[in-house]
Amino acid sequence: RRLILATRNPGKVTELRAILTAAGLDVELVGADAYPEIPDVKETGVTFAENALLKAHALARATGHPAVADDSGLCVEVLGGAPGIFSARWSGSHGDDRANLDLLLAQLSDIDDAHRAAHFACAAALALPDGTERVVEGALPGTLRHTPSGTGGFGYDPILQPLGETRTCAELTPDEKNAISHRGKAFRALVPVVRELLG
Ligand code: ITT
Ligand code: NA
Repeated sequence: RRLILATRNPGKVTELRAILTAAGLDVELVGADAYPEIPDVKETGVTFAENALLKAHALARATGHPAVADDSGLCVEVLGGAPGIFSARWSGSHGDDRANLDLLLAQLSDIDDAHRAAHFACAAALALPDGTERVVEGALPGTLRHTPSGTGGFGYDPILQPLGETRTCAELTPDEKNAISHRGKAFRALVPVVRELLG
């Protein structure tokens, strides 16, 4: 059986393959890049869950296979939850991780350590070609550094230090990050649902 990973973000694909493989799902994981002819869906939702469902449904409908999607982002307390669902295009240039991170750090330059709380959020959606859908969420709370540190992961990982950690997400090993991350929590919660619905 084939399960489509409805994302074109290479950082997510790497993590999802590791998380879903470690969970022992007996499926062939196929990235959206295997279907270049299928256009990206417009992320018109106002929540992570809505956008994750939009992406999962688009791939499930177009491929005829079950699909999982991830919508995720960084929510900064002092910014009222921004960038949130706009995390991938915060600088105006979609997927430019470095520009997005640099802009956010500049916006927070006057904020002291006591007020730099933030969390990563992830909605993990499953959609079947017949329209059946499920969505679950996960979060990773932490604080934001003033300067980036580390080369692992992707996106805002070099500035998010998880609660109880002395390292940033980009300084954790992939296994360490997946064990505590928003994405790891959401997709591990989705695994029993995938098992149930894919029979
Ligand atoms: P797809 O829609 O194709 O999945 P995308 O990159 O556009 O790819 P999102 O709209 O969900 O996906 O944007 C997620 C952004 O949030 C991503 O670009 C990162 O900047 C940030 N992000 C999400 N998870 C992250 C993580 O684990 N570590 C660091 N940054 C993360
Ligand atoms: Na999004």
